[in-house]
Amino acid sequence: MPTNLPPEYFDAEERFRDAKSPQEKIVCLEELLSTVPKHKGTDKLRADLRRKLSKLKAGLETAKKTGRHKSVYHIEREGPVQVLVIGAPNVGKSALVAALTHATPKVSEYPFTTWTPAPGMMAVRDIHIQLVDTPPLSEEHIEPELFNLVRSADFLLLVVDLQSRPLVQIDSVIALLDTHRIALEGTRADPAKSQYLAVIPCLVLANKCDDEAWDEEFAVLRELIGERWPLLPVSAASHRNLDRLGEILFERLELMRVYCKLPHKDADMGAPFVLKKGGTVLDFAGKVHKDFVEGLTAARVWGPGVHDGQHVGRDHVLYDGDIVELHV
Ligand SMILES: Nc1nc2c(ncn2[C@@H]2O[C@H](COP(=O)(O)OP(=O)(O)O)[C@@H](O)[C@H]2O)c(=O)[nH]1
Ligand SMILES: [Mg+2]
Repeated sequence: MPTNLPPEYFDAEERFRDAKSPQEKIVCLEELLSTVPKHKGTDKLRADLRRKLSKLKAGLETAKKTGRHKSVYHIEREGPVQVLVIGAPNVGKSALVAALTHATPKVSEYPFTTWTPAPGMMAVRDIHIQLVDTPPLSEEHIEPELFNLVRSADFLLLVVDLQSRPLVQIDSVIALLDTHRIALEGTRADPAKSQYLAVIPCLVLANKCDDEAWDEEFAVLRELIGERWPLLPVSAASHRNLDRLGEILFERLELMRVYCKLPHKDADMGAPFVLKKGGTVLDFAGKVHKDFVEGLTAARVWGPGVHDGQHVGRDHVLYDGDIVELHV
């Protein structure tokens, strides 16, 4: 063992030893490798770590190929983002996914009805966003693979039952995520725990806020949470605020829709391409077809930020609702 390893190495090594799933081990090992200074004395150590890493990666690849271990916790992505609906048992995660998408997850008054994650597509404006219903995050029963899914999500909807001590539910979910080194964006991370594998943007949904009778309860929760996380009262039962939820998601995910137009034809306003805010003409071209990226000679844009049909360069930044004509 080389003598002059930095303290970060030993922290990272401990985390690697604690890692549970192969995916988590890979992330931790890459982190560990990055802490080893590069010089003659560490050649052997680095080679050992790299060997371990490629073995782990190869194992994961074979598992994927043979399909033998094809996990139900791997949900194929569809659309621009994957949004996970998480929370304690019985808070209404499945009821919300059923109300927001065409999926039909089982909803029941008993906890642990949902055993495996299940996706659905939620219509927001004229695009679709993937929502994934998940088994409960609970001390009583944790499937470690669920954390792989959480870690790779673009956004988390943390559902709580407003009618049953919501703050306790939030705290217990956060504590569970914390043990797997996942943090919600907005959580004031304590410096000693600044080593998260993932920090994911979130919105807390106070579900079962069925009507005005529950508004006072919600006001109390808002008061308790303060500015820690964004919060929205909703109801899967009465569909309260579900439209607003779509709008908030669209904004928080920082998406924009761009419509494609062919020269001398009307734009196709039925099927927008979805880009991240700040995307350029070139990013858009890549979404439409890879041939456009190399061969792009000119582009014209119709939209609020330009004169109709204005000629723009490939680095021109687009806005939600823009119509773009690409020339090759
Ligand atoms: N009053 C009320 N009950 C709800 C609401 N959403 C779900 N429930 C009930 O809460 C229970 C648990 O719902 P479910 O969706 O299975 O919870 P999950 O375990 O989080 O997926 C069921 O009895 C639902 O009918 C809601 O908005 N209002
Ligand atoms: Mg459920």
